[in-house]
Amino acid sequence: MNWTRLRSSEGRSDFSRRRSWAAGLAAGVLVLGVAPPASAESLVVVDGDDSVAGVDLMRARVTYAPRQVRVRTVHDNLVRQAIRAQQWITVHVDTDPDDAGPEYRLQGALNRGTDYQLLKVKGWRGGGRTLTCAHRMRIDWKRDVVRVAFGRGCLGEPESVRVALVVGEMSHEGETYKDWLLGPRRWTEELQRG
Ligand SMILES: [Ca+2]
Ligand SMILES: [Ca+2]
Ligand SMILES: [Ca+2]
Repeated sequence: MNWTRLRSSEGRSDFSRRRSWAAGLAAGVLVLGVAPPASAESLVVVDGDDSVAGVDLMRARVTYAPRQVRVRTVHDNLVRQAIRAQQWITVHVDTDPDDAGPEYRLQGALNRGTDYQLLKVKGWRGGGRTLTCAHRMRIDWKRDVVRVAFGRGCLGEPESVRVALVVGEMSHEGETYKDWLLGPRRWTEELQRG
């Protein structure tokens, strides 16, 4: 997985300026339990316990806020140490429903010291062009939560988006697991811009 070593430094610095937003969101989740701003369209999908792997996707929330698309996933048990298990997530983003496949793909490793990358892609497979526009991924190992955010401009300012999520794990014995939200290559409902 050589992509785990790639960095998207420009995307990071863009988002570091938005830290106040991120802190506010985290606090809102903790205190209120949900309540995205009224201007954001949001959906929650419960995936449930369908794998013994720690990375097992339990639920996901996707939000299209006026300036960002956000994906928050909750897992069974994220591990910091890659030596225990290598874990990863891929977020496929569909911004052009006339073309069946994704237009963007964020792939990230979920262990400490690893990294993530956003690509402009044509379809489900193959490589793509690495993007450095505003996006970020944050991992909370204590709560087993991953938060991904894309600047709306980074996704070409689409009218609507939908996502397809898959997580994977390779145990230290070399066993591999995959867990798709809703099923292989299944999209969530479309979200209109909030
Ligand atoms: Ca699951
Ligand atoms: Ca598409
Ligand atoms: Ca599943």
